[in-house]
Formats: sequence, C-alpha cells, structure tokens
Amino acid sequence: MDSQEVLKKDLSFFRKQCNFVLGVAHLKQLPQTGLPEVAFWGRSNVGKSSLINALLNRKKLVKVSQHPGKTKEINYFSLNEELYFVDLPGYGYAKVSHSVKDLWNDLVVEYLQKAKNLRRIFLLIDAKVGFKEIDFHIMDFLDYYGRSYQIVLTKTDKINKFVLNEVSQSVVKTIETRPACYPEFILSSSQTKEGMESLQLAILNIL
Ligand SMILES: Nc1nc2c(ncn2[C@@H]2O[C@H](COP(=O)(O)OP(=O)(O)OP(=O)(O)O)[C@@H](O)[C@H]2O)c(=O)[nH]1
Ligand SMILES: [Mg+2]
Repeated sequence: MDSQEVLKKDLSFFRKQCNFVLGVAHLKQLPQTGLPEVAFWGRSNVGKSSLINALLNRKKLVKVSQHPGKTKEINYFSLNEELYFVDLPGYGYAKVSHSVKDLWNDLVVEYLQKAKNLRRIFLLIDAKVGFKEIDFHIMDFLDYYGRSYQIVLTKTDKINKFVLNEVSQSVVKTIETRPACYPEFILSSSQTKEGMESLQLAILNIL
C-alpha cells in the first residue's frame, strides 16, 4: 500500500458505526468506559453540532438548530466504540434564565477540570465573527488548567478570501500567546466539507 492508500484506509474509520450514547446533565453520569474523548466547544451557534455530523458523515446524528443554545447537555457520541465525540453546550448565549445558564457553565467547567480521558478540545470560532471577549476568557481557563485545545475556524463558506486572510492572521497571533493551544489551526465548513480531512487526521493523530 502506498501512503495515499494507507491514509484512505485510516480515514475510513470515520465511516464506521456511530451512535448517540448519552446526554450528561450531572457529572456523575459521565461514561466510565475509559475510551478516549475529543470535545467540541465554542460560542452558541458556532457550528459545533454541525461539525460533528460532517466529521462522521451523518446528516442528523447531532441536532442542529437555528436557535442558539440548542445543545444543553454534554452529549456523547461513540465512533465504533473506540472513541467518543463530545458535543459541549455552547457559551456566551445570554437569552436563558440565569439559574439554568449557570448550571450549564458549572457542568462544563467541572467536566473540563476533571475529565480524565479528554485528549483534545476543538475550540470553534466562527470565521465571520472572529474572536469575542468571551473566547479569550475561555482560552484563559483552558490555558490555566493546561487543557490541550486546537482552534477551528467554522463556516468558511460564508466569507471571502480577504476576510478569511484577516481572521487567519488574528488566529496565528492569538495562538502564539497561548500555552495550551495546539500550534496549527484548521479552516472548516460543514457545508462545503472544507477541513474535514484535516480534522479527521488530527483526531487520528491524537489516538
Ligand atoms: N453556512 C454555514 N452554516 C453553518 C455551518 N455550520 C453550521 N451552520 C449553521 O449554523 C447554525 C448553528 O449550527 P449548530 O451546529 O447547531 O451550532 P452549535 O454550535 O451546535 O449551536 P448550539 O448547540 O446552540 O451551541 C445552524 O443554522 C447551522 O445550519 C457551516 O459550515 N456553514
Ligand atoms: Mg449544538
């Protein structure tokens, strides 16, 4: 087999059976299987759920919504019972009652502090919006806890090359100052599938 064939064979992993495992609302419900996990996080509506669907070649495995704040629990999806994809509730969405909002935040904060099998967090940034203040707070938190994360720009189909170039430069600058951030970032679109192979390779490398 040449290297191209090996690569294709590896990427076929993402076509294996995947299914919803559970939605975690309290930390004691976390799966105890010891399988490695990769998590997807970012502001509400940034495209976390869509990205998981695209990566797993599914249209409706994960619920996608026009309304920010759709994903409220920590949702676990298993790929071939070898790896968990973790869809985290988005942050930065204010239009929910404070008590519930605080609960989500506490849950995610606790998960990120304690998760033993979490190998990397893909931190999604909408390419059209760029970094917001809250994204910097989130990165402060991840850097503080030494949680390995990698930046993924989403929805690149919505912007032109000029804007993409500008936002990419700001990402490069940000990464330089962030100790827990993986040095390379990924451009992605769940619509055009740009970046899916890069993300899949990144995940295979983590495994
Ligand atoms: N054009 C375009 N739209 C996208 C893309 N990814 C997601 N969207 C749209 O963005 C909206 C939000 O997508 P979701 O995947 O639900 O976002 P999320 O980050 O999971 O949102 P919450 O669970 O609410 O935090 C939906 O209307 C999607 O169709 C993309 O790559 N390109
Ligand atoms: Mg979602």
